Amino acid sequence: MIKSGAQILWECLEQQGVTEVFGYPGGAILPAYDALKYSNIHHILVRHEQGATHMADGYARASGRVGVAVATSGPGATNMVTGIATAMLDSSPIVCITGQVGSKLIGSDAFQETDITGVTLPITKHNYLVTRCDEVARTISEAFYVASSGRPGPVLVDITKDAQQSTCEFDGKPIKPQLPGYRPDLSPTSEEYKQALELIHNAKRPVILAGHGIILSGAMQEVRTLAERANIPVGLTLLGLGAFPASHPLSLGMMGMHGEAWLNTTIQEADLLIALGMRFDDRVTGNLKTYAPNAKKIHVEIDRAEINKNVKVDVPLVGDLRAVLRELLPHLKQQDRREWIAYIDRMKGETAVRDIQNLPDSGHLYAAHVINDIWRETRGTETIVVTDVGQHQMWEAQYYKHEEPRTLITSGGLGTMGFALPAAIGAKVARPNAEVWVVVGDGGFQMTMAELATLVQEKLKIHIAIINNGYLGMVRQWQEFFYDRNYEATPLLNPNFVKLAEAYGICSCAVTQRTEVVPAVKAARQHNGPVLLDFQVEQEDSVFPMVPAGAGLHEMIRRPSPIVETAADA
Ligand SMILES: Cc1cc2nc3c(=O)[nH]c(=O)nc-3n(C[C@H](O)[C@H](O)[C@H](O)COP(=O)(O)OP(=O)(O)OC[C@H]3O[C@@H](n4cnc5c(N)ncnc54)[C@H](O)[C@@H]3O)c2cc1C
Ligand SMILES: Cc1ncc(C[n+]2csc(CCOP(=O)(O)OP(=O)(O)O)c2C)c(N)n1
Ligand SMILES: [Mg+2]
Repeated sequence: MIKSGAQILWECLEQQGVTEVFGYPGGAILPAYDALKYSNIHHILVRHEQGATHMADGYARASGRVGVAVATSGPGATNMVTGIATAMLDSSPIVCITGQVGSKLIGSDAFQETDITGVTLPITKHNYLVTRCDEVARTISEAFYVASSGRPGPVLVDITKDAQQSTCEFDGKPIKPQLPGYRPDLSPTSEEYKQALELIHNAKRPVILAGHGIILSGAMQEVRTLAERANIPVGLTLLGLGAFPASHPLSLGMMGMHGEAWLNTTIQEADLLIALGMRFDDRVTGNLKTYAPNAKKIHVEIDRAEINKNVKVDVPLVGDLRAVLRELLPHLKQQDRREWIAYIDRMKGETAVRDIQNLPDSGHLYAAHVINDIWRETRGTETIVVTDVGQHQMWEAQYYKHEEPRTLITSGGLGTMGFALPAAIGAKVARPNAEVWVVVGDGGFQMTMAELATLVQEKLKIHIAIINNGYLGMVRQWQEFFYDRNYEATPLLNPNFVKLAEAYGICSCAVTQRTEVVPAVKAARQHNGPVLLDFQVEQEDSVFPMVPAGAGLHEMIRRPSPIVETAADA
């Protein structure tokens, strides 16, 4: 049958299982929008193309499926850049489709022309410029394959206006991607397996470093079997949270800059690190020169480029984590590591100093209270928390206990403020039955709050908790610790968030007292529609522990006179 490039585009997206796309129209993508009338795909109109990319990303992280964002050429495409980079750094599979000026105009500085494949070359896993109608089908098939296979990531497909408008023969048959140079299906050698097993069996003080790759690979059960059979405690990266249940006796919580003190000490004293689907980010290792000095290292990782990139490892196992563990586990011996685990438990006892939950109400409302109460109220239900970037993000990681994968969605690698609200919209679209909470700072919320209109237009029930401390809190904390409290450019003059929400028709209230938190959370959950809660919290609280940038993992700044200082100074 003869079809236009635009029609082929939507048909191919449907073949990939796409049911929703997030986008914003404009001249160069208009033929594609016109052809939407032939498609069953639901188009969600965003308010800014950055929002569309975060929505596609949130959709992907919540569901494991590829998220799709659409934009026009020029400013539409460049508005996507931050969202694409965010997905790239966190290995999130999204496909971005952009319109491009007519193929004959390329290079002429035509109206709304940007070389978006050039711009996004370093921040996409792969990108394409499509100038002919008969290239659309093959390209879409490859784009989805590349985005979702191996180490997932963003792929951009830039389609010229004439490629969308012109017609060609299209038989509607799915096309198998043929990429001979792309080999995502690697596996370790039997010698490497043997060496890894030897290291595990001989280790006295091993620790598993559980990362995002566990969730991407769907290896939760295999990791649990490894930990339980060999009795190895498990520390998690920020993006790994949920890959191993927080309530499991072997779980040690989050590692790194704002991780648990006992876990950072455990890593420094370990004789073996078993890194699973994590990439030794600098937030995780601190100073590489002093990182886990006595430990041998096993690194299970799908991307060969990550091996020995930051940390030199003794045994790399390159391949899909689930497949690798399935090979390894039948040969793994049951081991008893009671002494090592008891030692770590004792450290936990001594260093669990940041818990301010059980203190008497001093009249102060802390972000930790709010987040912990949201956790208490929603535990045991299918709840996804989507955070923004800053102090509230770290408190979420510390005070919300994630038991299941894909229940925390957060921008880790790029640390993109403005991520939370749009990513939550994507998550809710992907998993409409899940309860979705946005935990967002007063700063980051203002970066993408225009998407409130999108969530109202789509009638999505999302709960928004603004952790309103009147500051760009995480930067203020750095100024407090390292710049003599010179609070330059960090105090915020905020709008009245309650009135703002009401302007969008969103139910809203402010919360200033600890006793009001639980009733507000309960009321929000019962309300039949979106709710925005403005939690006005302690302004100058800091996240502890903190490993200063460049310091060793053991050189943590701890909360001074911990409990007394935070809660009894009323
Ligand atoms: C303000 C702020 C503070 C932060 N503080 C901390 C902190 O204290 N602690 C912390 O942990 N993080 C922190 N982060 C996050 C940090 O920057 C990194 O994003 C995070 O540590 C990365 O976690 P990861 O390596 O598990 O995930 P990713 O960066 O997503 O890496 C996943 C790895 O798994 C691999 N992989 C993917 N699929 C597979 C598969 N199928 N099989 C095998 N491997 C696979 C990938 O190739 C990749 O190497 C902070 C971020 C911000 C913004
Ligand atoms: C787009 C972007 N710009 C700047 C930063 C640097 N930055 C990191 S955290 C932060 C402060 C966040 O403030 P807020 O959203 O109020 O959250 P809080 O730390 O107060 O919880 C800033 C400015 C960033 N991460 N992203
Ligand atoms: Mg703030």
